[in-house]
Amino acid sequence: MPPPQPLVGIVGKTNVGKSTFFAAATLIPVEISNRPFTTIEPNIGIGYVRKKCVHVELGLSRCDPKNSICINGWRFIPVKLMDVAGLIPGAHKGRGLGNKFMDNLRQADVLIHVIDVAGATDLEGNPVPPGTSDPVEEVKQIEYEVNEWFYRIISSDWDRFAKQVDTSGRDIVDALTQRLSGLSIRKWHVVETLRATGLEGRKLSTWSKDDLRDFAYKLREISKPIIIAANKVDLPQAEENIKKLRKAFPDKIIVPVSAEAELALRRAAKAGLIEYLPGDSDFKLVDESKLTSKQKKALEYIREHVLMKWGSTGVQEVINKAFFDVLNMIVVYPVEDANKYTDHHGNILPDAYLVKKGATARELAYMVHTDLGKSFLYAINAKTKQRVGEDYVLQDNDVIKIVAALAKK
Ligand SMILES: Nc1nc2c(ncn2[C@@H]2O[C@H](COP(=O)(O)OP(=O)(O)OP(=O)(O)O)[C@@H](O)[C@H]2O)c(=O)[nH]1
Ligand SMILES: [Mg+2]
Repeated sequence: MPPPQPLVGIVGKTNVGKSTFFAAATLIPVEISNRPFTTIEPNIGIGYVRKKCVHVELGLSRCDPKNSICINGWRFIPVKLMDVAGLIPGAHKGRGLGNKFMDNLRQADVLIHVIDVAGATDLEGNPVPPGTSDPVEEVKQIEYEVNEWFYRIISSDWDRFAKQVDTSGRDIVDALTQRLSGLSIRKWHVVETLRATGLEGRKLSTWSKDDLRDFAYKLREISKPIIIAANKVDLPQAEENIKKLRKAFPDKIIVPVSAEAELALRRAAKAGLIEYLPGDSDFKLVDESKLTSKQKKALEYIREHVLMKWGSTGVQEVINKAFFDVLNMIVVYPVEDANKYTDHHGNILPDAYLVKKGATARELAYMVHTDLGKSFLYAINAKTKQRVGEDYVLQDNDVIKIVAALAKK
C-alpha cells in the first residue's frame, strides 16, 4: 500500500493566480479569470516534486518508475494539490466567501500562499494598474485570515472542553492532539506549540482568549507552514516588490513565480511545440514552422522576462521548496532486490517515497506495508550492501531493502 500522498493547499487573496498556479502544476483545466471569486468549489489534482533520480547516481541507464515518473534523469514524485476559493480581509468575519471553505484544507501538510507581487489587484481582488497595490500588506492580511481560520476551529466550544480536561486530569497534550486530529495535528505539533507559546503545563481553563489565540496562530505556523509564491513576475512592477517583500519578511521563503508563463510552457510542451520540463531554466523549439507568430512572440517574452530574468517560472521551485526546505523531506527508494535495485517483478527502482528527514528504516517499512513494519527484522542499504537496524536514520536518495519475518502478500 503506497503512503498517503502529502497535501499542499493553495491559498491567497482572491484573483491573484491560485487557479493558474494549480492548472500549471497539474495541467488540469480549471476556470481562470480576472475577477474576484472565480473559484468556489475546491480543485484537487496531482502535481510533482522534481529531484535527480537515483538511477543516474547509481550509473544505471534507466529505471522503471511505478509510483512516480522519470524523464531525462529527473524523478517527478506525485503530491496532492488543492486550490480553494480566495480570501479577502475580514474573511473571518464572513466577508467575501468567508473562511469556512478553508476547512477543505484541514488535512494540508503545507500551504502555498500565492500573492500578486505585481500589485495588479487590490485587497478585494479587483484589477488595478500594476504597481498600485502593496504586496507586503497582502501577505500580512491574508496570513491573519488563515490564522483566524485556525483560531475559529480551535476555539469552538473551548470552555467546555477545557473544563472537562482539567477536571478529568487527562494529559493535556494527548487531549489537545486528539481534539485537533481533524486538522491533521500530530503530537509533536502540540508539544512544540505549547513550548513556543510558554503555555506548557498551564491548566487549560486558565488560558485567556489571547493565550488561546497565540496557541492557534503558533500551531498553524508549525503544523501548516506557509511558503510564498510571489506571482506575476512576468510584469515589470514585480521586481521592486520582490525586494520590498524580502526586506519586510527576511525569515519567510519567498519564491518569484509566473504561473501564467508556466501554464503556457506546459501546454506548449504537451502540444509538442517545445521541449520543456517543469523547473527547467529554458525550452527548445521543436519545429518553428508549427508556431503562429503570436505564439512565437509569447514564448520569446517568457524566455526574456521570466526564464532569463528569474531562472525559471518558479512553479516547480515552490513545490520543491515546500517539501525539501519547509517540510524537510528526503527521497528514498524501497526495493526488494538490493543487488539489482528491483521489485519482485524486476522493475528497477519502481518507487520513490517522500519521507521526513529523521525517519527510520522501520518507519519506511510501515509506509511500504503495515505487515512489513510489524514483522521488520532488518534492512539492507542497497548502495553499500550493509545491514542496518530498525533505528537506522534514512538518508536522502537511500535505496533500501526491508527484510521482514512475514513475506509481503
Ligand atoms: N501577468 C500575470 N497574470 C497572471 C499570472 N497568473 C495568473 N494571472 C492572471 O490573474 C487572473 C486571476 O487568475 P486566477 O488563477 O483565476 O486567480 P485565483 O487566485 O484563482 O482567483 P479566484 O479563484 O477568483 O480567487 C487571471 O486573469 C490570470 O490570467 C501570472 O503569472 N502573470
Ligand atoms: Mg481560482
